[in-house]
Amino acid sequence: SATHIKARCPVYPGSHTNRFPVPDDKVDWETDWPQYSPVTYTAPFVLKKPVWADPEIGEFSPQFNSLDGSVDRRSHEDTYRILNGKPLNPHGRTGLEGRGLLGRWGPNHAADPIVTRWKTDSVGQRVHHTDSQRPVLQFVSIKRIDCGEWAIPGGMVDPGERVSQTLQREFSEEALNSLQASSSEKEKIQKRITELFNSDGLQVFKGYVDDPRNTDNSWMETVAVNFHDESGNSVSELPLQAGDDAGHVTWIDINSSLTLYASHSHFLETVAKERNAHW
Ligand code: RP5
Ligand code: MG
Ligand code: MG
Repeated sequence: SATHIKARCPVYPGSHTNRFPVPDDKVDWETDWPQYSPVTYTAPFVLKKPVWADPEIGEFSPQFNSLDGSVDRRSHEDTYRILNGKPLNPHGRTGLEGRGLLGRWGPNHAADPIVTRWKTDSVGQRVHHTDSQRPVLQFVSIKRIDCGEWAIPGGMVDPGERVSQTLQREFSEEALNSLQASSSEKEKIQKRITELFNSDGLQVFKGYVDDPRNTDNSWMETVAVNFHDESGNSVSELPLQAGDDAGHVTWIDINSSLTLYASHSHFLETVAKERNAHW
């Protein structure tokens, strides 16, 4: 797989901590590098032990590479290595030890719902791109409050939660603002999207995410699933409203020039190609 880039961003997100610079040819743990001296950083609120975070290593006995009670510490990729009691990032060095903003040592599991429709003109005809002659897909995108980048409305899989639930829940929270809705409104929202989310989604990715929050010991992994509204009458009319960690939400045209959070544009490329859409 391609070397991680965002996981080596110079300044760690939400902090003034600089990562130890890791050049491309030193990312791989197999490359001997005695001078490597990563900075140690775990965000203060992670150390305060919120329910979603692990304690420090030494304060508990995590079962790495296995289902540890209801916490899934297995990677979607290969078995990861443990060094001095700490998991090692399977994609290599990041210049930072500890957990940074992430709660779990090892994999932090997320799910990314990619909701798409065909772009249409004012009379409902599909819009084809002038260069590729292919129809243009649109997806529901949110603007993340933490970094201001546009992204898929994904989120963390709660302990014991099924990924299919996470996909629908995170979409509801971030793109439909279900957290702020009354219970009757919430029911209406769920009714409108359950059919789409119960349809066979197209899994476009499962594995390591090149996320700027990743560290040498903690990293994001996701399952990205595409739910496509082919006829344009299931979710196209949804009243989008940003919620939770989203500041804005809108339908965005899918193409190769999009700059999105983490590895999200890579997931959209797969969606576009699988659906013979413009990229
Ligand atoms: C990314 O972080 C995943 O692809 C997912 O979109 C997101 C989950 O984290 P939060 O949105 O909960 O911060 O790596
Ligand atoms: Mg969320
Ligand atoms: Mg989120």
